[in-house]
Amino acid sequence: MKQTSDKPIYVTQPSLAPLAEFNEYLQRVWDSGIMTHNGPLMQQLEKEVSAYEGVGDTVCVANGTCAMQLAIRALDLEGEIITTPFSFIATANIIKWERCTPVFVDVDADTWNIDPDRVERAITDKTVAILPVHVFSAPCDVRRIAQIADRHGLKVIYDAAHAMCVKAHGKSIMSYGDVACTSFHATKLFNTCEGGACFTEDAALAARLRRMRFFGFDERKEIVDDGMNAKMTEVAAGLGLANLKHLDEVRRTRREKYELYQCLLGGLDYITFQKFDPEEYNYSYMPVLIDPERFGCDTGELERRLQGHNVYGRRYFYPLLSDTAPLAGDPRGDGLTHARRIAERVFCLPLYHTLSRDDVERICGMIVESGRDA
Ligand code: T4K
Repeated sequence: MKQTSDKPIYVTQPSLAPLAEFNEYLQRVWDSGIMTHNGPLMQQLEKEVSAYEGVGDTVCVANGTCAMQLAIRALDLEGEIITTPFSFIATANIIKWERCTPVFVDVDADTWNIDPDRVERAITDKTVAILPVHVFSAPCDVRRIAQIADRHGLKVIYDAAHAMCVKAHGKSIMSYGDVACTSFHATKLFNTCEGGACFTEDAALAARLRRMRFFGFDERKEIVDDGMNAKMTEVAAGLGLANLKHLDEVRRTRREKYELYQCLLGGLDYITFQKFDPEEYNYSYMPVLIDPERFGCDTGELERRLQGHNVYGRRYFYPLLSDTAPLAGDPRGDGLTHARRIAERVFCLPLYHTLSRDDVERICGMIVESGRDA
């Protein structure tokens, strides 16, 4: 077995700009005393992210979860929302939290994203929206989803939590759907510590999202709409502005490591990679599927074995959302064949921009030997 690491290797590490660059933004906060309430740094971040992504409007918020809450509220949704069971819990529990009903349909066996045919078959007269996830940043079939939504008069909210700097059909993934919601959490490719954003091409909808994140106040501080507190702080925005300058480089170095994993593990018959166009992916995660029969043990056992070497991969996203206690029970949860198979086999290997090539090689060696020992 390959040598055990002295220091733990986690599934990810935050990508952070040099501290001196963040300090320049902190100095501005200290000088102005403006900490929050849609201050100048947050407004600058909205402009810079919109330009970076090439989208009409970016509405920065406190986290990716409340981005989706705001989207559901701003579109006045009440009823059934069709979504994927293969995602992080926030995708579906937020639908329920907003008093709508999540309806789970199966995913595509290769891209692991929601299957548009299944979406169309699940539509009833109660359906109000589709909430697909670009899981691990691989784009959903955005064109077919748009056709289905148009045909049935449904809204589309994309959970694009993983998908900063991803394009599909030549334009930002954030420009698809009525609203796309992303996360700027510490573990994401682009982070503001905690944070997130709603993206939309609809200026009126953007204005509503801005009011709703700020208690329902308009620009003159009059209460004109429903609202909550979902504002991004100036400190978070400053970190975002510092990190944004390094985003292309972060993506590039992660891609190199992803490709090294691919090269070292690609020949093994028990490992499958997610299917995507290499130019339409951001390499924020390193998910593989492990075939337990061929490998000799399941992903739970692999996880334990790697932990014995101080390497902490993760089983994102197991179990299926439809199998979690708060969300179980919808009979339409049956027939999630591909999603269940993927969730049982998925394992995310460590991937972050400072992970060394040596570490990638050692981790791959551990996997190969683990399979041999099983
Ligand atoms: N939709 C989807 C599809 C999502 O995946 C998520 C969030 C959301 C919506 C909601 O967005 P947010 O409301 O969170 O903005 C993470 C994150 O909490 C969560 O943002 C993320 N998805 C989810 C997939 O995973 P964990 O369980 O990975 O956190 P944790 O603490 O185990 O961290 C993993 C590793 O990262 C650690 O072993 C070490 C490293 N780490 C972590 C943190 C928090 C650091 O080095 N520094 C840190 O500060 O949750």
